[in-house]
Amino acid sequence: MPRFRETTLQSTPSVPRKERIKDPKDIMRSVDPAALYMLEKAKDQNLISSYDRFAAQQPQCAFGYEGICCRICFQGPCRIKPGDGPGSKGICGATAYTIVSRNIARMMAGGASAHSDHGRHIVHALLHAAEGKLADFKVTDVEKLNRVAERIGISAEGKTENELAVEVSKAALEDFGRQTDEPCTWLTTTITDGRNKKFADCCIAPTAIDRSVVSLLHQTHIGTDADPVNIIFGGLKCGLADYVGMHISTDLSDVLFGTPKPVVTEANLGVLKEDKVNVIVHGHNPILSQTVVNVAKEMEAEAKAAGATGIQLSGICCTGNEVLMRSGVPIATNFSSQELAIMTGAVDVMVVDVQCIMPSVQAVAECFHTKIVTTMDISKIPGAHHFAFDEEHAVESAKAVIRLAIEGYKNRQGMACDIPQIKNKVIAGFSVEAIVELLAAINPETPIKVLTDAVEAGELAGVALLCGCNNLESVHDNNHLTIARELTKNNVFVVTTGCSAQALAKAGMMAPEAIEEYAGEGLKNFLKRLADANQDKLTDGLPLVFHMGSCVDNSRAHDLSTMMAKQLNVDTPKVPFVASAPEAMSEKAVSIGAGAVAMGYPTHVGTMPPIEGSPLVFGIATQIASDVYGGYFIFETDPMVAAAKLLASLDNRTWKLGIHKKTAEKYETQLCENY
Ligand code: BF8
Ligand code: SF4
Repeated sequence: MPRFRETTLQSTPSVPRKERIKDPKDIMRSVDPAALYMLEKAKDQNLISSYDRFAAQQPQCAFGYEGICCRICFQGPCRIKPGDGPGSKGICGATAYTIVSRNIARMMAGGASAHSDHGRHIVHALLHAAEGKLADFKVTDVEKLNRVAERIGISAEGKTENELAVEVSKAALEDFGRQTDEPCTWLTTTITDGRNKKFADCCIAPTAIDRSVVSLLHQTHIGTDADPVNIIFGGLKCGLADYVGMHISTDLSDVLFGTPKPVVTEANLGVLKEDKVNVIVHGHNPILSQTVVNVAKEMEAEAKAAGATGIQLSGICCTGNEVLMRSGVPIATNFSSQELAIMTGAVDVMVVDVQCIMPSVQAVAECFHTKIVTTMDISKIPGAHHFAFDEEHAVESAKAVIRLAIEGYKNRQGMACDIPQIKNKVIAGFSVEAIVELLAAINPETPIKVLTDAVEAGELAGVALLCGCNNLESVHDNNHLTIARELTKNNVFVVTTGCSAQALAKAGMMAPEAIEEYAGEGLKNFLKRLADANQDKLTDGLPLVFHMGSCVDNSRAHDLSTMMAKQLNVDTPKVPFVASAPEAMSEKAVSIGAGAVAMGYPTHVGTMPPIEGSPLVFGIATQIASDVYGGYFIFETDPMVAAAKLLASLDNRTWKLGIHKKTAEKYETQLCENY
């Protein structure tokens, strides 16, 4: 393969905009056989889903699609037209580059808000539990609490676990609201020295999450910042604030509910059971979903008394990932197909918290016996039941939800259920701690060296994080599966989170059999070595791709790359590590992507964010970012081309790392800091 300067690997997406949506009239936009089964049924029964609405929205407004529609003040909307006449600027004179950068930066602020507000909820729960105010929650993972405390410089000596948890929680709250100029603790203590220096030099280290969001909204108000580089750098700061929020969420969720270890379960709509009470947890926050899981175990008898054979829990979106990782709860489906789960007629209650819950679930539920239960003050749906969930009455609320589901089961008797009998085995639960433990069976002294050695020796082509959403602009799940197959065939060690992980789980890529089917020789050998060394711990072997959790658990993947960087004695932009959001959709995906680029990863996005309206902003994201941070965006909607670009990025990094190492050895110098 010819060696390219990394950023010449990509410039513009290989598929022109007009060709991206091939047949908008065809609603069968999925490669998931269970989703396709349900879509057929929906067509027969005239049930409307997001797939129909996607088709109905075509063609979408080109101004909005490319990011050159401004609605920041209500003189607008202003749309940028070609040429250099008065219509080529907004009423205030904002050019395309100002409008595009402001719009995308505001998405980053939205994403960081969502992740970090979820994080704040977890911090409050831990704080109040440790203060003895919550009967239903306690510190579950004391070792993790100690590790986090030590990392952020809080001594555990002479303190009870609750005292320590109070201190750690208060330190986390400081990262939300600090008014002085020290950077966030959860940033500085989790990244390389090189990244700390880079973020300080570029003034993008957030001092507090809330402040970063507020500053960015201020920066992008009409008549404040017009400079696209400055706006995008403000966005990157918010992307790092998002990283801090994610990391706090992961750390303290682990402290409260336990750090994931390998679990065996299943995924896809076939996990629903006609003869059981079916409860789906949907959303993001583990405080609610984990309580439902814990309570369901105690309520089996009540379900049986109602004639069911038990309670079947399953998950959608990231709260599904949270309870999958810690309790082995099966996955029902992912974002795009959430309504299709209800169309089986088997769901007694879908209980939701925050984020990525389509408002339409209520409309679909009204065609069946299903009850939608909202639980959070900031997330209600007209027509749905609302059980205000507060931590003080967590178990009570969870019991009420399950009782409603048991009632639902009774009402369902005599009604038709149509569950596609499609599901796959899943081995998940790979926190960084779990991965390190597996590696330690080969090298107990320096576990991470097992991974970096395999990369340096060429057995593995590198590490890739597949993450993010579904977006019907691409065929549901197709980009995730195509890219994962191409990467694993070419010996990339794939870790995954979010709806991407759920796509791969549903398709059987988290079953051990997938290794034989898809992995290249190097990856096969690496996974075999790992499985052999851990036979005593693994009842069912290892999967092809490693599920690291929900979207906030992208922090786990960041930790893995930072560990690799430290072991290789380089900064993160030199690590053969790439990220891909093959079907990105949400504002959170934009802020996660911004953080990933700042950390130095080649970051692929497989569905176009609204950025093509300004070649300058496009260039900042794909080229200038690389010059400054070492990371950059790859916008590519063809999944085969995207996989080739990701592989070329990894190849380039491994090759460069080898050359730099050889040179440093030859001249007995340090590895150079540049990338
Ligand atoms: O936080 S991957 S569609 S569920 S936003 Fe939403 Fe996207 Fe799914 Fe999880 Ni993440
Ligand atoms: Fe138009 Fe400027 Fe207002 Fe945007 S901020 S809507 S470009 S006048």
